[in-house]
Amino acid sequence: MKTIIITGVTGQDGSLMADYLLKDTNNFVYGACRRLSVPNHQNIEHLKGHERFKLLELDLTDAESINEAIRQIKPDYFINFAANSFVGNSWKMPINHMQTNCMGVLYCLEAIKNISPHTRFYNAGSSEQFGDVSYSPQDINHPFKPRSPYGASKCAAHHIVKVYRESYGTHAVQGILFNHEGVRRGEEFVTRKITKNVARIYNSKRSGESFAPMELGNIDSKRDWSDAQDFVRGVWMMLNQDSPKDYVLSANETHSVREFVELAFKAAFIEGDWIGEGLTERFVDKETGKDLLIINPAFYRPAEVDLLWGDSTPARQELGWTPKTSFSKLVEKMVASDLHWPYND
Ligand code: F7E
Repeated sequence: MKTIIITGVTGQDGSLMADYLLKDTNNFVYGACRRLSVPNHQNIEHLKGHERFKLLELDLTDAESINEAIRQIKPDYFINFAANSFVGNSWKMPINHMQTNCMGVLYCLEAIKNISPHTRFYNAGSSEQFGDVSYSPQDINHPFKPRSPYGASKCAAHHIVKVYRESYGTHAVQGILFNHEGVRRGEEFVTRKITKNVARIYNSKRSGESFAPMELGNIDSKRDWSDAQDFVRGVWMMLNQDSPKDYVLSANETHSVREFVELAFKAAFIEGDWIGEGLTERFVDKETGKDLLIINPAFYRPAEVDLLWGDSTPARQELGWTPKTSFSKLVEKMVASDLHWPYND
């Protein structure tokens, strides 16, 4: 039986990874999360009572809780998906981002080195590390030029993972994952914010009620979006290499927020036109002439990453990883889920 600790198990990636690993009867998963006074467990509700799943209380900012978990379990794998992951919030809480996303990683690495050196460690890296990009598409050799406290925290973590790998032989990798989404995505991220709003507007239109438009910030930024389910498979492949090496995971395509908006409304059979420009630009319902979307400068960031576009060729060639879900299918799947419509992949 392989023992695996997954931190951030209540989040999108952590819960998907738990689902994926529990399909193999040789895996026992310890799902680690922080104690909250009002628990946020909807993504793992279905795992409670599973004979090979156990919840573990652990906080990345508390080194002793990490030491204790590693001392008790001495896991074969430690997959760190816990993070402060909302880039937009990182300007408001930069210290917390650095403590969780960087110091937390260092606590994990120290605990593994001192207590359980056989443990394989994965840390969630991010395309935000590339930031103000120098060339496209971005591959594993692209320089780190972060534009946010979040991006800087992930770069710092990346370097410390490499240092432990090279200094102590720790089997540690930090995959650089481009944006990955799905029906469990948090509602503050732009994709889920869009699909939730599309569902709300669809339902209001259907019942003949008036509706407020959705409000977004920079709709011209471009991202390389994939399905998070495809990525947890890639992460597991990264962890099971004979010797540790970092990889990029991406769809190798880039799309604007604007394109995501158009496709999401289209998936709910709502057609719109873009009218105006800059802060007064709007997406207007062709049928009723009402605003479906307006721009709100409050959702702009102090510094933006304008374009992310990944190159995951090495992961595809060397690990044999291939993503299954296309961009358009991902949008359709998320809209269908928020509308409670059946959807077959
Ligand atoms: O923003 C623009 C925003 O918050 C995407 C995290 O998982 O991926 C994610 O980071 C784009 C940005 O994701 C709104 O300015 C416009 O250009 O969905 P997001 P992100 O910042 O790319 C990376 C790889 C991670 O590692 C992160 O943890 O959309 N945008 N209007 C907006 N974004 C939000 N959230 N809300 C808006 O209203």
